[in-house]
Amino acid sequence: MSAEKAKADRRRQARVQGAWNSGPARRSGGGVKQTNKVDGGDASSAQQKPQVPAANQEFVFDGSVSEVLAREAELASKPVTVDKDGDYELSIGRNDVKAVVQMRQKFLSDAENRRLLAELNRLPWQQRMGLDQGGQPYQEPRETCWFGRPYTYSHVKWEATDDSWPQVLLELKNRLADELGVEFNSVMCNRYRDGKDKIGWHADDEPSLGRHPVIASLSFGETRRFMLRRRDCRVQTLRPLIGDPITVPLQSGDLLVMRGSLQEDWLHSVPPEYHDKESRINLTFRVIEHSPNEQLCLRPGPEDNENKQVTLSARPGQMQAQLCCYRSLIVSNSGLVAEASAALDRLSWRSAGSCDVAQLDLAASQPQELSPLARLAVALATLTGNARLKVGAYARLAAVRLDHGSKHLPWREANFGDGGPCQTAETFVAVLALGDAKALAQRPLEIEKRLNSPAQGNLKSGQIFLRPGDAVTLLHGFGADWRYQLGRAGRAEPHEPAVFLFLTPDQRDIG
Ligand SMILES: O=C(O)CCC(=O)C(=O)O
Repeated sequence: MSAEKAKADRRRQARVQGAWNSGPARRSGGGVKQTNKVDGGDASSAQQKPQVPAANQEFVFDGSVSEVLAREAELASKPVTVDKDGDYELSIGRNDVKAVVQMRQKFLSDAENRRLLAELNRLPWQQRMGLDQGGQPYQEPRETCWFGRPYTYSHVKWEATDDSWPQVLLELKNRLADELGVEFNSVMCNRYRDGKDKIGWHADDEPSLGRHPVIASLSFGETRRFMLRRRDCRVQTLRPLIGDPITVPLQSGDLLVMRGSLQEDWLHSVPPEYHDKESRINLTFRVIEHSPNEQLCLRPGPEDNENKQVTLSARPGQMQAQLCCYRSLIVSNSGLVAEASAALDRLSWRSAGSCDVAQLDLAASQPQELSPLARLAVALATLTGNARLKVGAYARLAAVRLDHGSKHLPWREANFGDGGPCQTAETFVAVLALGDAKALAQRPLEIEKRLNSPAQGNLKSGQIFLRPGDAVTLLHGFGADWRYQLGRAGRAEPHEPAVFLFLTPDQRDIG
């Protein structure tokens, strides 16, 4: 193969299937014992905790594009029935996170089930009104109730009931904590009165659940078909490992656990039945991370090198607004951070009113010839897994310096970037902190949901405190619904400058 062709192939592979080489998969102590390999997929990592990539991971390409496309064509429209115990890997999505369902039949014995069903029928069931995506009111075709932290979906709002869980739900919540090691704090209860009651295609992807939630579903009473299908708009970023659609007949006492990128990349439903059916109750236990109007505050603890991903808000059918805080860059790049800090004085700073700015040209050089600042940006791009930014030719690097108490970068929008897989504007802005640690501690990156934003989610604003070498990426739908500023929060007058490097995939100026 010619060098040119090999290069072109690699570029196409980057679009189709870049992946994080994360070393051997780790197992957590989940309760599902048997593992089902699906079409050769490596099921041993099914219980791996999905994570923000760690500092020492490398972006690699595996297999050829034609193999991937052929495999996708082979799997398309091949219905699958999941009716055995096991871990099922459905697909590999962004950052190599897998969508996984774990099936545990008869998790509850028949005798237990009969007792629990009688108690569950006494919950305060109600048929509620929701709003469809066109804003039209509709009566939900089932009965529901909610226990736990406040929660909203399709404009149905549930208040907090933290202190008043019925005994039967507490018992099941504790049972699941023992089995799965997850402390659920909320539960959605659905009662399907007969075969006509149903729940339409949806995903439990509200931002308050976090990006890759673990959701445990318990079923009681009549058997109903739980269906899964891949989201259409994810075709460019998703590698399927199993056919589609998937039918899971859920019987009384069954436990189904949804994990990883399942809510991000798949939809689920319980369709109506054409034959008579008795009533069925389903409980989905969840962890709600934020309360309404909560302010996000990310402050590093001592020796904190943990990377953290936060979902800020979501609009139906569009990419979520997300933020990633990287505190691990320093681990393998401490020398580079020191070199880059020393290089700050050599930049050609100019005043841009409220702050000083400097632009760096990444397009001109190959990575090995880049200055320490640009090499640090490349290390950050590699850590964040953005294949386009790894190639210096596409990226823009700018620096903002705040060297006085009154200096600041005023509120800005972050709608850089181009169309993503759903034809929505996909944001990618990386902000890397350098300079004086004390000055940085007084200058958090502040974010705020835009006024009148229709996006759903409990978070309204946030502050992210960065140390030299820490970084934040503003991702996906951020530009549509959020804005950010620097340097307004701190009142003190630092003498040493706080410096922020901005890395974006297009040619727009920061200053
Ligand atoms: O009834 C079921 O099995 C599914 C319930 C569900 O999809 C939900 O609560 O989001």
